[in-house]
Amino acid sequence: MRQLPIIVASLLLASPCAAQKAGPSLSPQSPPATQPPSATIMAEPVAVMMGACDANNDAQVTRVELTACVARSFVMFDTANRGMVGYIVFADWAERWLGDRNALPSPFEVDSNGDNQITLAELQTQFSKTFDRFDRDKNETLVRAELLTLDISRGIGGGRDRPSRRGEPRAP
Ligand SMILES: [Ca+2]
Ligand SMILES: [Ca+2]
Repeated sequence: MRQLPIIVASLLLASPCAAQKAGPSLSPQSPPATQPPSATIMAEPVAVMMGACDANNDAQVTRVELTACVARSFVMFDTANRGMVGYIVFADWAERWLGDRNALPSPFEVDSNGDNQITLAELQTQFSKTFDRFDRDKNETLVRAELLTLDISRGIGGGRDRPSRRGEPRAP
């Protein structure tokens, strides 16, 4: 209960401020004072990982850097050195590298031969496809802008589809 006065104080601080700025002439485009502005630029979990694969700190990720990075990430979890991991270990990998056990790509997507094992080759193939998807200008290098996604579904229409890549037309 000792924290309650702090929360109340925060609310009291926020409300008069918003009221003074907006007043009765609140624009219809302005979000309600209690909600943060809609985020329209975001990054998929896999893009967050790929951005972190920039080995020489030039804020760009080449295919060579990505391949080496994926291999390093895999070896960390292939502790028995089998060259493959099961779905549970893959979820551990996803939690570490993608930030969530259920983040995409799913093990079902990566396990292309359906033997319930993820090999490094299967993981590399998946990342290579993802690299191709992000590399809009096909120069074998991902710049930060290519790793970002414009989420049109927020605020406009509220669509449930996967967010569109920036600059690409939205799939029907
Ligand atoms: Ca497999
Ligand atoms: Ca590129």
